[in-house]
Amino acid sequence: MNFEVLTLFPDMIRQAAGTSVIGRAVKNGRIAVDPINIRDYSCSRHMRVDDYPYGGGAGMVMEPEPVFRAVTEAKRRVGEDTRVVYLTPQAEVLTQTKVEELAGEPSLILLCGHYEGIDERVLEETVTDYVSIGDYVLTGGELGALVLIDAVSRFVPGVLGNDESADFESLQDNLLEYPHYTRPEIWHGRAVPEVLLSGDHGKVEDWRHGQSLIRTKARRPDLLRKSRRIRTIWFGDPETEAAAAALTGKLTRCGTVENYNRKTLQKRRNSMSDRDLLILVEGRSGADDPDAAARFRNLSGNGTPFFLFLGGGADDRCTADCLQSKGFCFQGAVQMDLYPPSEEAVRSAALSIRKKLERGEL
Ligand code: 4G3
Repeated sequence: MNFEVLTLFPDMIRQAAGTSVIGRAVKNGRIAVDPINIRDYSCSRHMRVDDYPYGGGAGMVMEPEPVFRAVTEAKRRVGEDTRVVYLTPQAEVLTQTKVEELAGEPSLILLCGHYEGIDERVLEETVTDYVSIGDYVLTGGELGALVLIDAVSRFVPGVLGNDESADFESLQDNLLEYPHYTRPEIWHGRAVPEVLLSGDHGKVEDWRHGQSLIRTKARRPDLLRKSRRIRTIWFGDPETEAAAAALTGKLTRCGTVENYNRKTLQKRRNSMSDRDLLILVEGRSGADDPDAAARFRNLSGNGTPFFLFLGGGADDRCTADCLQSKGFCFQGAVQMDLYPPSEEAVRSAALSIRKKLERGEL
């Protein structure tokens, strides 16, 4: 992946991008970080790139033409269609979901402003994404661009080693990470929680999930309001199950995936709350499911939102209507190529659900 960074301080970008994990990724050729000095595109003899603001007031404003020329040069290098991201405090705050979305691009152009910002007209003409790294003001956009490069690069194949993989992140399901421990078993009189020494993997997972909840409640209650328990049910063939599991894995660490082919499950009471999110994956054999009413007879919701994922041209009307009548709230149907599901299809399906969760739309 290529990052073209438009900046007045190229050394700052070069220095940081040569260090640590990002430095290694640049040396391996997994990513390229290419600073472009906006001053090189100045229109004046004195290489000026800023001027006084119309309407008066403190500070300087970056002129539009040098920025425009620098963007044009960046596009010439990496492609006319490349997204242009402007780092500014006047924007939506960067989240892990947005990071993953940007990681799907082959290249990004990052625009760093200074002074009081950049002339609005060149922004209107060139910027596709306005991004802030947090609600505070910096002396320039460079540190923001570096934060973005770091977070996005973690999703580029080969940037992280196997041990550090970005496969599933805390925050992806709006929960904070549980606490971690290493040797010694007792340190300064403090013991490692006993469950971690038990060797019981199931118990450890349950404990970690509980700790994540406690910690999120204490430190980031705002995240908890956006978090839902994800419950996936599927019917169809083994490929359908694979797609259901892959999709669930991209959304949460602790969701359930249940097989609704089997009568046993259809007999069990299964009621969901408005804090749950139901995902239904319907494979080829589920096309025009006339048995929806029977299949879901013991399934009930309480304003529970649900998404449908349909393979092989399955028809969603029966299923959606049936679930609506049982207290579920239809959020959308996606036709998916489930045979086999491409990693890209699963990724983009998961991202669209996470975006809705994040915006509080569910
Ligand atoms: C544009 C980004 C750029 C307008 C940049 C200031 C904070 C962030 C700048 C402006 C920045 C951020 C440069 N400060 N929170 N400073 O991402 O008013």
